[in-house]
Amino acid sequence: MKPTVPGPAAKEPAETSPVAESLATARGLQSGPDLTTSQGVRLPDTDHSLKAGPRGPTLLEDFHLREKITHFDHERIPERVVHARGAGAYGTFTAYGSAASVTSAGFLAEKGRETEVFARFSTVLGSRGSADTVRDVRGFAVKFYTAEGNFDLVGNNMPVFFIQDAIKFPDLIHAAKWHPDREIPQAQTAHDTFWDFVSLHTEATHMVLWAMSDRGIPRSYRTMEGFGVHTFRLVNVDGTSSLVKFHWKPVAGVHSLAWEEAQLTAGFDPDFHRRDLADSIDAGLFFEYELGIQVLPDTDDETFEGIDLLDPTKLVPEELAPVQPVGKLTLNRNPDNFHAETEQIAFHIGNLVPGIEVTNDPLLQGRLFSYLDTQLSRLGGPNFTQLPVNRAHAPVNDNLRDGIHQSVVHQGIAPYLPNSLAGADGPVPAGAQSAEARPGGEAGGGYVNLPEPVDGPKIRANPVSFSDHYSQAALFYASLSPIEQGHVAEAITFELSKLYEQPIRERVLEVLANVDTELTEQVAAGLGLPAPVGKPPAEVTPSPALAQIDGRTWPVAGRIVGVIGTADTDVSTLQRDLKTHGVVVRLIAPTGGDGVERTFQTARSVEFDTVLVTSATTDPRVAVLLQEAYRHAKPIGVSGDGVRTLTAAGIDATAPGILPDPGADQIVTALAAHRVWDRVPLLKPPVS
Ligand code: HDD
Repeated sequence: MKPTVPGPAAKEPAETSPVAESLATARGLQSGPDLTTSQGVRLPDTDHSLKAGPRGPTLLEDFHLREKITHFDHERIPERVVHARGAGAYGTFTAYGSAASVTSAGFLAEKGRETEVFARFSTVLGSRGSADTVRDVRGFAVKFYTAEGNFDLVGNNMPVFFIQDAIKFPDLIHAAKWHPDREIPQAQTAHDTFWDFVSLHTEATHMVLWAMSDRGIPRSYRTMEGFGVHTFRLVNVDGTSSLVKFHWKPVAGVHSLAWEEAQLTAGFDPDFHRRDLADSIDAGLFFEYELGIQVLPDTDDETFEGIDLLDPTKLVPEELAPVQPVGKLTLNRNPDNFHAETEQIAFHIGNLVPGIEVTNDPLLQGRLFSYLDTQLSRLGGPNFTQLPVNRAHAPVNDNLRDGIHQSVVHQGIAPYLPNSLAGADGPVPAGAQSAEARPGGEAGGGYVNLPEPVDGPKIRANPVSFSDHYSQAALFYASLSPIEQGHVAEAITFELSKLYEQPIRERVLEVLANVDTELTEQVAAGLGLPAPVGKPPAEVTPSPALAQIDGRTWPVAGRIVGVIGTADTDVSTLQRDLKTHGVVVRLIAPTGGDGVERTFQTARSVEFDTVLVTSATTDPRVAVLLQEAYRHAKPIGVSGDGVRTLTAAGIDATAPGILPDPGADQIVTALAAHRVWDRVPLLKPPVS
C-alpha cells in the first residue's frame, strides 16, 4: 500500500522529452490483452505443462514451458562489483548560467537550460539485497542527457577517497568487502581485513575518518552532499582552462542517522532510503540539490594553497575556495522498472562533453578504464549504450557495428572512415572533420582536447606531496563539531571492537596518534588499550564548512511525525497543518482501525523523526519507542495523558526537546534543527 503522504501531485515527465519518447517506445514494446509467447503466439493456459495424460510425464515439445523456464533462469545479471545496492530517479537539471565563464559545456553554461538526468545513489560494499542504512560511503552518480552527449558525474557523498592510485582499487575492495572464506560480514567495514588494509595503507586515513563520521550513515539521500572527488579541468569557449571540484549541496541540509538508529533500521526497514526516495517522489516531495564548483587556477604545478589537486585524498577547504552554485537538480520521477532502468544504467567517468576534461589524478585515470570494461560483463556486451536508460539524447552515429544484442538496424555499406561511398546526408557519418570542413560549414562543437603538453619518464611513482597522509585527516577531525567528533570516536571504537586480531587494533591506534591525541585516547580507552603517542600535525586551521552540525536550520519536507494515540485520536488538524510543510503524520494505536497507519506491534522509533504522545499506555513497546526517540535526540511532543506514558518510559518531561502540547509550527521548528542537540550531553554513552 502506498503511504498517504502530502504534497503536490508528482510531476509527469514532459511527453515530448527525448527520454520520455525512448521510454514510451520501450514500454510499448509489450502490449495487447492476451498472454503470448515471446514469438507472439497467444496462450490460453500458462498454469499446466503439457503432459502425457494428467498423471503422465511432461513432454519436451512444450515450447511454452521451456521458454518460460529458460527465460526465468536467466533473469538476473551480475551485480555491480561495488555499489551493487542502489536506488535511482529521473530529474531535471537547470543551469544558472554562472558557469559560462569557465566552461563551454552548454548544460552548465546556458542560463535556464534544462537537462534531463538520472541519478543513482548506492552503498559501496553490500550486495544487492543488503540494507540501506549500513555504515558506508554512498555513491552519488548523475547521468546528464545533454544536447552535446551524455555527461556522467560519478561521485560519492564524501569529497576524498581511500587510495591515490586506481591500481590499488582491487586491493581496497578485496579488503573492505566480506572475507572470502565465509562471505561475511555483509555490508560492513567492522572486520579485520578492512582495518588491516587501511592501517597498513595510511593514505586511507583521511577517508576512513569521513566513513566513521556521521556522513557514513545519512538520514536520507535527500540530506547528503555529493562530490566529484577528483579535480576536473573545465575549458571555456575561449579555450581558457580552470581546475574545478564539483559539489552537490542538498537543499534539505546534511543530516544523518544516529548509529544505533542506523543499525535498528537495517533490520526494521532495510529499504529505508530507497523507500524514502520513491515515496517522496510519488508524493511530489522532490529531492533537490544545487550543483556548485570550486574554481581553481590551472597552474603548471596543479596545486592550490599547497594542496596537490591531483591527490584524491585531499580536499580544498571551502573557506579557501568558495563553492559557486551553477545549477539545480530536482529529482522528480521514479523509474517504472527497477531492472530496466536502475539496474541497467551504466555510468562511466569517461562520459564527458566538450568543455569538461579530466586531469592526471591517477585514481581518475584508472577509473577511465574500469567503467566501460565492467559493463561488458555486467550488461553482457558492447551494446548496452542502446538500452533506453543509457541512450544519449544527442544524435548518435558512431560507426560501431554488430555485437551481441545489437538493436539498431544500421543502413548503408560504409561504416568506416575515410570513405567515398556515404553521402554527407547519408546514414553513415561523413567524417570527423572540423567545423569548417563540414558541409555547409555549420558550427562544430565536437570534443577536442585541450592541447596539454605531456612529458615525463616512464615510472611507477607518486609526487612527493602524496606522502602527506595525516594533515587533512587532522583538518577534518578538527573541523567537526564536538558532537560529531564524539561520534567518530564511538564509531571507530565500535568497529575495532569487532576485530579478532589485537595487533590490528594496536596498529590503528598508532595511525590515529598521528591525527589527534584526544581521539586516540578516547578510542584506546574504549578498547581498554594504552594510547600510543604520535605526532599529530602541529597546526591545523579548521574548515567550518566540513561540520554538519553548525546551528543552521533546514526545510523539513519528507520528515515523518508519529502520533501515539488510540484508534479514535483525531490527527486531521495536525495532518493538515504539517502537510503545508511536506511533513507526514502517522497515527500509531494499540490495534488497527480507520486512519491508524501503525500499531504498537508494527511501529518502531526509527521510522519517525518526531514522536507525539497523546494517550496513556504502559505498553512496553511504546516505552521502547519513546526511549529510542529520546536517545536519538529526536523531538518528543506530549499532550493530554501522554505525560503518563512518558513518565512510565522513564523520560524526564522537562528534558530539552520535550515539547508540551506542540502545534505544527513548534514541530517544524524542532525538525528544522534535525535533532535536539542540547539533549546530547545528557545522554550517557554509548548513545549513537
Ligand atoms: Fe567507482 C561504480 C564512485 C573509484 C570502479 N563508482 C561506482 C559507482 C559510483 C562510483 C557512485 C556506482 C555507479 C552506479 O550507480 O552505477 N568510484 C566512485 C568514486 C571513486 C571511485 C567517487 C573515487 C573517487 N571506482 C573507483 C576506482 C575504480 C572504480 C578507482 C577502479 C579502478 N566503480 C568502479 C566499477 C563500477 C564502479 C567497477 C562498479 C559498477 C560500475 O562501475 O558500473 O567500474
